[in-house]
Amino acid sequence: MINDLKMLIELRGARPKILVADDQPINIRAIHEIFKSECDIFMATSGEQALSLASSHRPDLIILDVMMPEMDGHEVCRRLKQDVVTKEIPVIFLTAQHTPEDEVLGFQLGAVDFIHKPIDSFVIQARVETHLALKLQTEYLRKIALTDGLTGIANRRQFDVTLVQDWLQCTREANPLSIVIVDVDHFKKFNDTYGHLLGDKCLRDVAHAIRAALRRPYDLATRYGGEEFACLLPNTDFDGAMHIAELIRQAVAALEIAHQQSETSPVVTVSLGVATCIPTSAYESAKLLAAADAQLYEAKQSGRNQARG
Ligand code: GH3
Ligand code: MG
Ligand code: MG
Ligand code: MG
Repeated sequence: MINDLKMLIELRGARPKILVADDQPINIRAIHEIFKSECDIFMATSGEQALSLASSHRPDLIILDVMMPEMDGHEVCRRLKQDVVTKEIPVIFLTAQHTPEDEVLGFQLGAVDFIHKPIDSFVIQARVETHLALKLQTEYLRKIALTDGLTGIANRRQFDVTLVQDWLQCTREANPLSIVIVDVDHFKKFNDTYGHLLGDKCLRDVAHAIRAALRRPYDLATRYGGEEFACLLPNTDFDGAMHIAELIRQAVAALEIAHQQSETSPVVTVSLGVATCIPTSAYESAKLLAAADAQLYEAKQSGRNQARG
C-alpha cells in the first residue's frame, strides 16, 4: 500500500492545500513557515473566514484554533461537518486547553487530532504529515476503486453507486432519469484483425469520445464492461437522451478508426440502447437498465451503428 506522503503528492500531481485558522496572525505565520515549501497555505483569522475559504478552496486539511472571538473553533468544526462540500476535510484542533473533556468534545465534533499550544514545530509537522498522508491515501483509493484502469473513465462500480444516488434524487424531485448503453460493433473482429493492443487503444478513444459528448457536469460516462459503456443522464427526458445517444454515435464514427473487417462500416461504430423513466419507489432501477439493454439488442438486430429507444 502506498503511504508515503511524497509519493502520494506525486501521484496526485498537485500540492496539498492546508487551511490555517487562528485569530492571532503570529500563529498562522509560524505554521506557514513550517509548511510553505511543501504545501499551499490558506490563512483565516476568523471562524467566518475559515468557513468561506474551506468551501471555496476545499483544502486537504484544516488546522483550527479553538479559542477565537465571535465564532469559536468548535462551532466552525460543527458547521464544516454539516456541509457536504467540507465534511470530509480532516480537522486538527489547535488548542491551549489540555483537559480530557476538551479532547473528547473535539473528537465528537469530528476532529481527527489535536495540536497543543505553544506549537512545537516537530510535533505539528509529524501530525500534519500523518493526516495529510491518510487524506491523500483515502482519496487515491477512492479514485482507483471508481475508475476503469484501461480507459481512465468511471467504472461499473461508480455507475452502480451513482445510479442509486440519481435514482433517489429523481424520485424525490419527480424528474426523468435516462440510461444510454453503448456497445462497439463487431469488436471481436477488430481485435482479431488489428490485435489486442490496438483494441485497447480503440476502447480508450471511444471512452473519451463518449465522455466528451456528455455536456452537463452531473452526466456520467462509465465503462460498464468489455466493449460496453453505460451513461447515466439525470434530469434528462427521452428526447434529450436520444439526442445525446446520436451525438455519441456521431462522435465515435468521427474518430475514423479503421475497421476493415466490420460488416457495418469501414470505421469503428457503436450501437446504442436508450431508456428513460420517472423513478418511483414502485419501479426498480434494474428494470431501467434492462430496458436500455433490450433497446441495444434492437439496435444490433436492426443493422448496428444506430440508437434505439
Ligand atoms: P457486436 O457487434 O454484436 O457487439 O459484436 P462484438 O464482436 O462487438 O461482440 P462480442 O461480445 O462478440 O465481442 C466483444 C469483444 O470485446 C470480445 C472481447 O475480446 C473484446 N474485449 C472485451 N474487453 C476488451 C478489452 O479490454 N480489450 C480488448 N482489446 N478487447 C476487449
Ligand atoms: Mg485564538
Ligand atoms: Mg460489441
Ligand atoms: Mg458487447
